[in-house]
Amino acid sequence: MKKTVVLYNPDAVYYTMPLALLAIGSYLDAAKYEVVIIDGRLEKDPFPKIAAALGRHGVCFATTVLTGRPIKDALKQSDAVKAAFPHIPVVWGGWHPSLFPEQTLRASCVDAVVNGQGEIPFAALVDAFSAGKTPEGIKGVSYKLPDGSIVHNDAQTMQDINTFPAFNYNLIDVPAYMKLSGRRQLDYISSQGCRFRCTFCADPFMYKRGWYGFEPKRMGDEIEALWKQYQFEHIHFQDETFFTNTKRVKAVAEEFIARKLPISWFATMRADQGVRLDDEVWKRCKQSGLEKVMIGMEAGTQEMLNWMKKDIKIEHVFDAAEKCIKYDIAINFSIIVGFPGETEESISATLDMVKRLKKMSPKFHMGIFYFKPYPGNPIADELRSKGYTFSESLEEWSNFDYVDSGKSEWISDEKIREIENFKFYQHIGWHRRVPGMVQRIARWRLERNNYRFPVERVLKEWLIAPPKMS
Ligand code: B12
Ligand code: SF4
Repeated sequence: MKKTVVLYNPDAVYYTMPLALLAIGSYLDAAKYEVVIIDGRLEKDPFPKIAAALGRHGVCFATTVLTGRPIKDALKQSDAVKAAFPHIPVVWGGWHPSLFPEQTLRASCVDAVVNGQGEIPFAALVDAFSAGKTPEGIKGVSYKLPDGSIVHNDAQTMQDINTFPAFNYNLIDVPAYMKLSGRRQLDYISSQGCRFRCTFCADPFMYKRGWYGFEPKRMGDEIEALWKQYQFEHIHFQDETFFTNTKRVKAVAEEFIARKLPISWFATMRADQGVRLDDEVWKRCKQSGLEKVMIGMEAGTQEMLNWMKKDIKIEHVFDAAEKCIKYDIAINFSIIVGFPGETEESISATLDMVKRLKKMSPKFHMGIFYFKPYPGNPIADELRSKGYTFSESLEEWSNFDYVDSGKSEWISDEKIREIENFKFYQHIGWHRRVPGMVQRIARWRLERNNYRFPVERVLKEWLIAPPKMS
């Protein structure tokens, strides 16, 4: 009789497929274990399903956890598992527990944490639990002893993801995610990690600047098989930096073209990587269905980009934008304002750059976010050394809201008002469905940085409540 491993994705916004759970679930030995993935975003009340699955020879309950709201639900379900099945170990993995293994294990409902890449440590952990052993010696795992003390095993070395099996999408209800996300879209991850060192990002901590990407032939085979099964129209690559290896990008595009896959695709691109792609590769990408890229512009002055070690030049952003216009590819730009110590002039320079980029193409979307301090990176370390206090427990972290528009510890209230107005007029100034007259007024305001008496905004917010972001 197979033993059951229950993998849980906590409630969150958006309906991206639970790729982390597919990664660790597909690596387990299917001859020994029944893997059950339960998603808090798909179930009104997930616990009865969790309990039913654990009731069938459950080995462990494991959940993936991002910082913020998902912690609340992960705690709720883990507590419920502990209460109903005290003998079943609870494992947390993913970005938040990897950054805070000690704090995570202080929660009474968590028995073990997998730090970083999960496939190998989790499989070893499941085998250990199944054999009635402890996690002693399993690299990449931190765990709690019966007396409550915490043990951190040695760190693991990141493995080449080409050595891992294909994700078994049959473990999830793919059509349900497509329906909820409103598009026949498949989420897929083709690489892990990132070689860069941006000082606001958790990736260098998590993957130690390692990067591995799937071989193009493997991707072609997998994606073609998935297309035959699900007939999706779009692939959303969830990679941190899809365009790291130019040769790979070209070969992947050629795989899609050779197989005549009728799909479009989206991926994240660094501006410098866009500049490095030669025209031949851009052409292939377009031909194979590249629809949109996401580029982290981050800030509008070279000084700020250097400070955060983004390792790009302002010109790279414009050059990558020109390439996208040439090949008719849309861009979502991601911009951060309000870094600790950033001046108001620097923020204004960023907003000016946003305006310049937005004018270049109606297919450019500008997402402006406020910096939030998040440990596991050099900016946060410096803040801590200056006395800034971070959350001390999972409960506190569960209230952390990354997006929280309209709030920043490092920007004056007046400047925030200006930024929020800027964001609003930037949006309506170019939005297709906004009447021409209102668009013209918005652009007039933007041109002059004149946001006095923002009646249009007050009216809109009165009519439509802002969306929930995290
Ligand atoms: C998809 C995604 C989302 C989805 C989450 C979908 C879901 N499952 O619930 C959505 C859109 C909701 C989302 C939201 C946000 N996200 Co997000 N997101 C991603 C993204 C692009 C892909 C995640 C993924 O599926 N990766 C593929 C899997 C295979 O990799 P992985 O998650 O790293 O998993 C491996 C290990 O971590 C580990 N592992 C993971 N979980 C588990 C569980 C167990 C039990 C074990 C043993 C191991 C394990 O093993 C896996 C295989 O090796 C990542 C970037 C990235 N490429 O990873 C950012 C990322 C995770 N997101 C991030 C951020 C900042 C956000 C937002 C704040 C963005 C925003 N400004 O709105 C919000 C807020 C999240 C919230 N509080 O709700 C950060 C980190 C956040 C953090 N510290 O928790 C990342 C790393 C991007 C970045 N570099 O900044 N996100
Ligand atoms: S922000 Fe992007 S490029 Fe920079 S370290 Fe993070 S994942 Fe890499």
